[in-house]
Amino acid sequence: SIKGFIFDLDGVVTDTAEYHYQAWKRLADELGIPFTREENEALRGIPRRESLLMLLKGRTYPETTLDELMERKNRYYLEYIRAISPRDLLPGARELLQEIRAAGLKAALGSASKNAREVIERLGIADLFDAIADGYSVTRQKPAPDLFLHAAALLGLPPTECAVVEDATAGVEAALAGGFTVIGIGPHERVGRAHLVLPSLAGVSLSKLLEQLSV
Ligand code: B16
Ligand code: MG
Repeated sequence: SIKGFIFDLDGVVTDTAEYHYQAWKRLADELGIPFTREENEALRGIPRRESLLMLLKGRTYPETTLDELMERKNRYYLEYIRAISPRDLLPGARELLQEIRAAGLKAALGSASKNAREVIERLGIADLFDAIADGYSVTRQKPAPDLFLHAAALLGLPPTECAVVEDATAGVEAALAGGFTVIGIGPHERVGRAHLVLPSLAGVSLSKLLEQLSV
């Protein structure tokens, strides 16, 4: 049975994708590279370095320049996320986390972002997590299962007793590879391989969720 939940951050708990887009767009404009919202969609759950390489579309730069570009993008991103407040929580996220806590179950964060701690603090939900796995936790990123396995280990639970909540294809694949139960948030085209697919966490109660997962 499920004793713990691992939540992805961007796209599940809050929508930082828009801020990532603004920051990448500003960098792309400075480099004279076209970058659209659709292209940004493909960067969901993709770590910073891989995102930059996708944005550069085959253009090559020395390693030191790549580092500078990543730092610059992150400076812009940090500037934009200063505006994040509890109002930016996606509907249902806080309620579900509170229910998990009240039921004596565990919750961890499993985000590819190096800024995950800062974001959950700004959202005012840091104290609802028992463990945090973020962009600093493991070397191999999603779709490798490492980040979620690390989160489960921090919770002291085997993957078979954890459900992962994810909005990105790479994240769903990572959770499946790790042997987790997977709840996909969003369209079937993106998260259809999850065991349970929901449009969002709005109105999702813990009891209903556990009931749906056991079938
Ligand atoms: P950072 P998640 C991911 O967060 C984002 O979806 C992705 O767009 C971003 O590039 C990645 O984190 C790394 O973020 O640059 O802040 O380290 O969906 O895994 O919570
Ligand atoms: Mg995500």
